[in-house]
Amino acid sequence: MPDSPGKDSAKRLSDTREDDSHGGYFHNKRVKQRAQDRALQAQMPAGSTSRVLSGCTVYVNGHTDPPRLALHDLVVRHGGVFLHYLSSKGAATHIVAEHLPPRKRVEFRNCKVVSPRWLLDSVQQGRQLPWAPYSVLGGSAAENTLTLAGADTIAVAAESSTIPNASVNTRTVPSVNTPTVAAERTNTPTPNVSAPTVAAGNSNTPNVASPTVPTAPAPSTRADAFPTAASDPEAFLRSYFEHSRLHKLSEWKARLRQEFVRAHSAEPPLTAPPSRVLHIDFDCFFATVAFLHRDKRRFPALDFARDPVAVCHGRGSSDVASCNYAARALGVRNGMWAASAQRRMPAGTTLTLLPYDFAAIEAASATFYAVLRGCPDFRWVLPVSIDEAVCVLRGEGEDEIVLAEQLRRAIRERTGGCTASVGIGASLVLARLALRLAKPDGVYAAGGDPSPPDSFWEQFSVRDLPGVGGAAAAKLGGADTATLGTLRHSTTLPSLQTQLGNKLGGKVWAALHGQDDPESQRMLLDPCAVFDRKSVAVDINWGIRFATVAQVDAFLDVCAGYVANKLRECGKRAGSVTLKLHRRAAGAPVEPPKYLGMGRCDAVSQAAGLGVPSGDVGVLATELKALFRALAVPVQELRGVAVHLAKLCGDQEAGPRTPGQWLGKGRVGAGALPAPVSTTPKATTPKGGAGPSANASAERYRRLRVSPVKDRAAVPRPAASDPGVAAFLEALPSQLQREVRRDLAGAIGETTGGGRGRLRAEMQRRAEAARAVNAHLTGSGGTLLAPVRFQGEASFKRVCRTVEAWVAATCSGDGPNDGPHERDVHVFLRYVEKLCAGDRVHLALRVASLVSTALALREGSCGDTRAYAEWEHILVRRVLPVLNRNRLTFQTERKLDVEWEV
Ligand code: DCP
Ligand code: CA
Ligand code: CA
Repeated sequence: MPDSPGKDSAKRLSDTREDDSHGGYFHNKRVKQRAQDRALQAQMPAGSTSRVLSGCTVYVNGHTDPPRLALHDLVVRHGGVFLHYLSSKGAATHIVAEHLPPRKRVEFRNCKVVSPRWLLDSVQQGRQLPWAPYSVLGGSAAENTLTLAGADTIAVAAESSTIPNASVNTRTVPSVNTPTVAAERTNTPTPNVSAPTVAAGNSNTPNVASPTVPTAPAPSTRADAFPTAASDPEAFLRSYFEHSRLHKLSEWKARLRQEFVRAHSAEPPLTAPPSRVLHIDFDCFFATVAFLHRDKRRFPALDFARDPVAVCHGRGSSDVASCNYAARALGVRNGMWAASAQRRMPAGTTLTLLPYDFAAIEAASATFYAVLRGCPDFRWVLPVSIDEAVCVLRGEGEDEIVLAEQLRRAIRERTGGCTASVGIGASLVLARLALRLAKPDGVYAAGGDPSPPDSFWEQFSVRDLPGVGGAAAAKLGGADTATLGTLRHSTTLPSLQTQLGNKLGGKVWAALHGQDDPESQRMLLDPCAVFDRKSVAVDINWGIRFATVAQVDAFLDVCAGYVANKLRECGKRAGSVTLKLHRRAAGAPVEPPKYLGMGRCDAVSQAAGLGVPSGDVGVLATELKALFRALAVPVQELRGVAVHLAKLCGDQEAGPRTPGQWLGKGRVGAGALPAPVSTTPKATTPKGGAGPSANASAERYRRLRVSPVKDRAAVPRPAASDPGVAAFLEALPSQLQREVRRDLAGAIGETTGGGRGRLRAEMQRRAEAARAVNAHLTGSGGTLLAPVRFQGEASFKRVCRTVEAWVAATCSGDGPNDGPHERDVHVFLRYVEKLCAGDRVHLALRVASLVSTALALREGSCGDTRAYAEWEHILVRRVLPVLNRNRLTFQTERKLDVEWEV
């Protein structure tokens, strides 16, 4: 069977068994195949490619007509992903087959199994055709079942009324109208730890209404129906982003702000705050859009002004993104769990749950911003979010209320019925408070000089102020229930700062007097500085379930690819990367009530400086994997993964990035190397016997293995504390810094007597730590990676000694026999390749760089320049390509360049 992990794969697997685990092997294979497919597509003539199959992940089962290779070409050519093997049923969106044997029909009964014609016809017609008519299983068997693709799963979960509802199974979606056991369980939702703070610790504050409640794809009734983070990280992440409203909200906001910076970066900041600002915000935005674009056959008589309506993904265990004012009158709030919202309905009243319509939401937002940007009275339209903006007037004198009404009318008409409200004030905080009074569908201008009268303040509590949440309000003791009118008179700046801390206390004090805190003021004065992107992040708080370290690594690769892409989009590079992991809290259930949700978790995080800012996916992936190991969270306990890139700087500011740039003049790079000196091996080695030179070399090699030559003391090394070295270290990625520091420490330890003991103790400590991490991750005390042997030797340190001695022996200057023997080179290259294949590219790099250093040290004394040049040829033409092939799995150009400086 050519297409399943059958004979062929098994054979290949046996080749690499000593190097890697199954998962790692298949992962590496998949990454390589995808990269090859991408390269293949890039080479295809532009006119012959398309995106018709984008989003399709195709697996071909059995013999097909056209054959598998032709289908592979077709899928890649038209933007799809081709799976060479099926790691799990969820990995493919479509299985292509001519027919299926009975066993497979059962196995794939819930999958989209289509005939090859579906691919051909779709490509021919330039769009993805409905798959059902091409179903190999016959329409009825497959039509009503959940499908593998995330999008379809969600559609079904959100709309199906056939999903059973009386089960205690937490994976079961409860129905809307019948409170069920499962729905009851969601009454006490699992707390979610999504605190933006970088802190470890047990969070047990239920955070139901927080906007950080996971809003991942809807629950499905089938565990294996969704591409999981472990089975297909790319498809999982794509699907997650497609359906995560929080992700979309943050992306939209970032995009709007980026657009602002691009449009206004040439303008100078204001010298004084504007005298009036308008704060404009859509009323119950998602709910209004969902209502306007609802399926009118399903909801023919829905009255938005009277009937409660909420937008959410599924049913009970998903949260309400937005609800209309009729629902709010009954106690429903944005962010509340749907089951909880439903329970607030009085007898006889139904809460209508509508699905998201992201495309319509984006369209309405675009219209909203177009109306505002088209208004000549505004100097700036400052984007606050997808549904909200602060408009800075050019001057005084316009009739604000007339202007606001004109804008509201234009927005309502051009969006087909979305209402927006406007708050007007002399500061951001006053405009924001006024907006609350304007809602829904109104305008309110906060007047008064210098600040509005008490009657205005009496309408708010401290929770209405920006930045004041439940925790801060609780610190105010009884004052949290008082009106702002009372607080204005009963508090002082010192008393607020004592209770809330200096920063928030100062902010609340300023707000009580109608003024903005310095940070908000900065947004009005110099918005470009505030909006310029400071960080790039991805936060996955749903669907995180792994079984092996290799799966986590694969997932981190995909995350690194995502954030690197974001960096590229905004023309930035990052100076630091933080990995934040959510780990199932002790005593928390393995599966929380929310299907594949995080449940109660502890958050741990660690940051690493990159030295030279980078946007390179290889650098980021390597740092992330190193951070993951440093955090040592057992893979089975992982529930959330977040990556945060900070210290962003412009692509131009970040220093050199290509090898040539980095190497500069006088350094040896691939381009500057001499042409190959000898293309023929030193001596041809006939099968079964070696020539005289080979014998000499082999003999020398054998000798060296028992008597390694090493004379480090003769080569003085700098100390890490030297100013020049410190500056050099600072410019390196953190992982490199660690390595170089360790090397330098080693050199010092060897030359100073007192340091030796310390060094030994430090090495012992490191070895113990490494063992602990291994045991922690594998749960067995075993090592994560099988050893790679070189001449039967597994200890990397000893291998290094052998290699060093080998290099020395081949450069002894004793005539034409000098230089490495081809067979030894072959053994060495094989070792380097095995290291790379076994996820130890860093060791491959180290051993290769060792050769380079050994040569550099001998350059002066080495009489026979031919041996030296031969070595150079081997390093650059044969070893470097192997390392380069593995760029994606390790620090790339920069690392290679640094270490390759001969
Ligand atoms: N949103 C969300 N989850 C939340 C809060 C908001 O998905 N917990 C989304 C849906 C909202 C949109 O953001 O429609 C805008 O948020 P708002 O806070 O402006 O809320 P609404 O527009 O829904 O209501 P309001 O009339 O109070 O502005
Ligand atoms: Ca709104
Ligand atoms: Ca809003």
